[in-house]
Amino acid sequence: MGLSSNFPVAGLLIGFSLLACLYINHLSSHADRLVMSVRDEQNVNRAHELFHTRVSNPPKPQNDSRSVSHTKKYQKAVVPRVSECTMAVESRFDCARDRVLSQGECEERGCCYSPLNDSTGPPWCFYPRLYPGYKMGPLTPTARGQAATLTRASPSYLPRDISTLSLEVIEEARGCLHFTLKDPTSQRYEVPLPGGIPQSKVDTQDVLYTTEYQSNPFGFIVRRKSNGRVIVNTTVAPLLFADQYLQLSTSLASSFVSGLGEHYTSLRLDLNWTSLTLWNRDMAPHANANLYGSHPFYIVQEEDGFAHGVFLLNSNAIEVMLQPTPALTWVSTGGILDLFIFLGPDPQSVIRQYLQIIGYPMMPPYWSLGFHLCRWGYTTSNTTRKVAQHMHNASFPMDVQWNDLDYADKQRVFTFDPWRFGDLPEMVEEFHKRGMKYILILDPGISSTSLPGTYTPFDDGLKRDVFIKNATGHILIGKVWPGPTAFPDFTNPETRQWWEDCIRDFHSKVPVDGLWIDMNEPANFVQGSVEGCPGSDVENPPYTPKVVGGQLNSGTLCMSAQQKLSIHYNLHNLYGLTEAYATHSALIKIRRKRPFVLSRSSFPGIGRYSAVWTGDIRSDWEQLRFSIPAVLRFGLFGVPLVGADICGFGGDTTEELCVRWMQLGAFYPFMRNHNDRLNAPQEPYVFGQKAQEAMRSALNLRYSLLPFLYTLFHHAHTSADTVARPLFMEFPADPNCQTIDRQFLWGSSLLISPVLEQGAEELAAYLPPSTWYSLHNGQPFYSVGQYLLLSAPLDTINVHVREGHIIPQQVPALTTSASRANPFFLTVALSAGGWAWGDLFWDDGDSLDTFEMQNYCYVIFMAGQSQIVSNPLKLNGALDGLVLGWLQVFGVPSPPRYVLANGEKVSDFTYRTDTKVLTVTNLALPMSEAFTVQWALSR
Ligand code: MIG
Repeated sequence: MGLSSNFPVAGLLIGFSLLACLYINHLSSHADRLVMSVRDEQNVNRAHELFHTRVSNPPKPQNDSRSVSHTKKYQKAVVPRVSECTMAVESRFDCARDRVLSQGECEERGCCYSPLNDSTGPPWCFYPRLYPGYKMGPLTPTARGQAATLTRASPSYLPRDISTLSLEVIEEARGCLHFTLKDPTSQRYEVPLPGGIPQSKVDTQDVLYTTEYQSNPFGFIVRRKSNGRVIVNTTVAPLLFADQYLQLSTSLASSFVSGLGEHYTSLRLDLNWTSLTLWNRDMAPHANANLYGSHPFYIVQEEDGFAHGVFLLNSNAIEVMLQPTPALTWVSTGGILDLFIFLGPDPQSVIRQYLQIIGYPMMPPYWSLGFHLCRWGYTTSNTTRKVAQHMHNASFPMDVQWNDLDYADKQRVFTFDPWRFGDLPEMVEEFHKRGMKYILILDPGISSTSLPGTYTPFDDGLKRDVFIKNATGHILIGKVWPGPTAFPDFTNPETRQWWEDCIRDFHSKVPVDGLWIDMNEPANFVQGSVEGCPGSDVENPPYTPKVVGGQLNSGTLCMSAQQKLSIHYNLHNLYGLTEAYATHSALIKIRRKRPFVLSRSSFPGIGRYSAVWTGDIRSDWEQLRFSIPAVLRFGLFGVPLVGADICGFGGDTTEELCVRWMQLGAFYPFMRNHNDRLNAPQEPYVFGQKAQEAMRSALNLRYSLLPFLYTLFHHAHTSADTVARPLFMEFPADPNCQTIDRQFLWGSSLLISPVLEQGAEELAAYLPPSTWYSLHNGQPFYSVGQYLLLSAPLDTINVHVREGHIIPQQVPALTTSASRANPFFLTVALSAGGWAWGDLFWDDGDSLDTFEMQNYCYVIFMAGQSQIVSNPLKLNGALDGLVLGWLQVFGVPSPPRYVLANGEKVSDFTYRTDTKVLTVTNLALPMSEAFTVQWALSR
């Protein structure tokens, strides 16, 4: 095939005009495509010659009649009729996703070929309107729903195509519809979520959707029953299902799509012919890269405040293509198609329905909501002690001191350096005596080169056979910080027991309060293993999604590596999740207290076991800004306890950036300042007095809000509510909120509007229609849904309270052990009608399953008709001895003549006519009893 047959000759004739430039671009990109095509072809052929490795586990005999090498003829090439190919370019679905095709090759697939000026936008080779695919047999009832068989007359163009599929459609619960497509003749790999899929009550009355099927070629349409809107329509492009290539397209109900983490993007995803790869990777966050976690879930905001979500339960490498149609195409390299559709109808219900499938988040220990301080490079226990001492001396609230790899002896986990950290156990005891906690890092890689008998974790792990094996059955050795390492296989129950024993043994010496599990993508400094990887279809699949490094085994283990449940090819994206599960379970057994685990890698369901941080972000303003959508997205993924490294991890911070970052970070649900080795220090006390003062006040503000934050976590744990919440979740019908990701909410009532630009001392903040009171001074803003210019000098972060809400707070202290004993206070933001509502969840903050065991307090607060009453709906003693010390009421129209607390006149109250704030101080009302505070308005 000559280049000229594909190259528009006209382009050569135009000469040095502007158009020619376009065509020259075209030429080079087109030539790239052709080169790629040849290379891909070679790869595929080589992969075929070398094919000897099982793709899925357990082994399945390849059915010969079904497996067709793509070099054979797959179906009679019928060049589609022109009318079949005439469509808007946005409606084209790529027929050459798996490899680049020439016109001849494209038409041989029966696809349409029509080149464009640009090779990065719409595809040149695309499916005609009707493209032969699977044909659907009759739907028959099953125990859980309906089933049908799909068959295709001739195989697709993909290697090892599967010509018969079984479809099952299951009504999981109200608002949740579940489609599975599998190979009926052989058991393919399916995702083994640790702890299984939580059983939710099936309540199928009142379904929110209708379904329709197109039988030939097969496709389905899901509509919202209430208004007929199409939510999912897979008839827009063919379904493909081959051993290592599964593809399903759908139209989208709008172009407001969020989710599909973990990537460096704004909250609203770009649908302009972009793709997102889900493949866990140790990679500093930047655009167009697959990062540490994989979350094949998206939420779509429909036009009128409705929303729906879609979850593909699949742990293989996935690429998601987004196009402006609007439409989306899933491509996975293995497993089955296991698709959940959540009908909402509002955004928060979508998340709740999603979390009913993957699990509700854990309840964090109270102390873990305090401030955490960490850096790589606290090289001795004395340095570490001094850091905590400095923080204390400068009156910065802080709950948890951390150590990075520095503590470990020769960087080996479960050891500590006898010289530099010889008194680590004593140091931890000292922290504990001061009401602080201590956390250190654990990498999964276990050093494999210590002398036998000198490093128990490896010796013992060998004996107990806990490590991942390579394709030939030997322990796979990679390279991480300690040098050559073996990798525990956390899908093996014996490994989890061994891991627990390692932690127990270490904990008996160093009583850590939580564990930080890093490098668990898993990361590997060599590609695959120290010996490389065998050539095979799993190392070099017929189609590899666009991943950093180019190959699936870049920066991680060989795909052919063997784990208990399957090969690493299938389980890779689950590594962090399975380690988090093992670590969480171990900490429960060892400490008998609420566990805290912080994981870098993630997958759906990890919020049940762990917090997550967003990895190695740089100390710059852009990364500060993108930390907000990153944090908000993890909320959508059921991981509410999330934060970014405050002041940035990579590179030197500046004082101003660090102040702004501490202010924003005070509103990350998980608040940790962490820094890389060799960078300029960024502990709050290293800065000038003004900066320190600003950071101290941000920390005190956070600490004062912890009772409220903790209550939000209770609702996340028990009702799957979000904690740090995008504005669109709370105001779905307000079009202005659809894309906002420079501001966010805590729950439904606190609006956080941080400064994200260098040098800015004011910002334009959007206030959704409502009355919003400045938390700082009670100043009201009556918004009809508008942007307001807010003043934000360096010492200020703007936080607004929404009318109708009561925020429970507590006088801050230097640790939560101390603040938890301080007086509570209430911020009451009255509605126009003078009403407000709030609640408080309270327990000892550290025991297991307090909600499940009914071992907690729950108090609601109500304001109306010039009074505030508390109503303790549940008491267990945890509030005994604690008092309400004061309260402030925003929006009191006129000065009160007097104030009564539990019926008695109080003398300590003030009223400001400018802001209309009533403050009542010097109270001591027991929190464990109902109280009333009334004020009498002058007429
Ligand atoms: O290869 O433990 O993201 O937070 O400080 C780097 C050292 C390993 C990466 C983590 C970072 C941590 C660092 N780790």
